[in-house]
Amino acid sequence: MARLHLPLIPSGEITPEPVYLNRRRFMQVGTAAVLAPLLPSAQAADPLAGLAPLSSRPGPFGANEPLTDIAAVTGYNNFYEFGTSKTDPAENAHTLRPHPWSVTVTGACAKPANYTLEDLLKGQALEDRVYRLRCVEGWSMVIPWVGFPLSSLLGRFQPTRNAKYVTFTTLYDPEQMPGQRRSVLPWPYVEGLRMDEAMHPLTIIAVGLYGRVLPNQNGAPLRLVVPWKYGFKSIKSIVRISFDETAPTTTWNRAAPKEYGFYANVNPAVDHPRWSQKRERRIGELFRRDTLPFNGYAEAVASLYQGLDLKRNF
Ligand SMILES: Nc1nc2c(c(=O)[nH]1)N[C@H]1C(S)=C(S)[C@@H](COP(=O)(O)O)O[C@H]1N2
Ligand SMILES: [Mo]
Repeated sequence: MARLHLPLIPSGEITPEPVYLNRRRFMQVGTAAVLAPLLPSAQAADPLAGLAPLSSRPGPFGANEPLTDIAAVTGYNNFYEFGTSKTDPAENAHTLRPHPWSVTVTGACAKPANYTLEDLLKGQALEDRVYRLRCVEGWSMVIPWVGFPLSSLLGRFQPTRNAKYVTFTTLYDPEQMPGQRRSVLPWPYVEGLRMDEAMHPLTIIAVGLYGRVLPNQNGAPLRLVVPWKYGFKSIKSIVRISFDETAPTTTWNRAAPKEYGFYANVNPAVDHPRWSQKRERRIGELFRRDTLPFNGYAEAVASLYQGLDLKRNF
């Protein structure tokens, strides 16, 4: 069974072989050449250099599509804690210190405590989860995450019947996250899910991608991935998990309530007030493609929203 040893391995000790083997497991589209001029040169070299390899087993729900190039997955990011341009996170996130790390668990559960990352990962079997990620801005990627179901983590805290929602909070530390010195968003970044969304088997905590520990710019050391929702729900670098009776006010909802709702289910039939959501650009492809309801995961998740007006609950 896969055991995650957080990159307690200094980069110098990692042999090149696992890199090669890990890369070979994946089919990539050749977007490196297209994106290279846009990306910091260190990214073009080996964006995963120095990140420990993870052993994982194939998981369910794999999107059977070409993967987005590593250079784009790690070099074209939204992580406003490190700046608002797409290349800022790759350039600036080296100031984040993902180890040691701990997560405070609070609210309606039997086991609230401060857990170290090692505690949280103990006994978790890591899985490969190839998921589409659709950003609300109109682009998408296909990313080979390494992680485990969020349900298997939350279950350990024994949520009580009052736990109707789960709230996640990103680290607040302007010294490590220089973007937080500017008030482009209300910090810290907060996201939430309804309990049934959180416990759905598609919802994962990711600790790696492309067979390696998560790069800082992708939300090290642990982040949420909810593939049927717009990318902003997939909160990065989590330090707090809270079980709540009511829905939290989430960061983007607070910043622009008319534009970003709590649900944020990918929905081509509901336009963003300033642009259409009908189509998307898959990073690395020339022509735009149709956006699918629930980002293509309707079969797995549509039933969660039966009876809910998705135009009002956007
Ligand atoms: N803490 C935090 N989490 C965040 C964001 C952010 O700015 N801060 N951006 C979100 C958005 S808009 C997207 S599209 C995804 C991007 O994830 P990726 O860079 O790993 O592809 O992260 C989401 N999680
Ligand atoms: Mo996004």
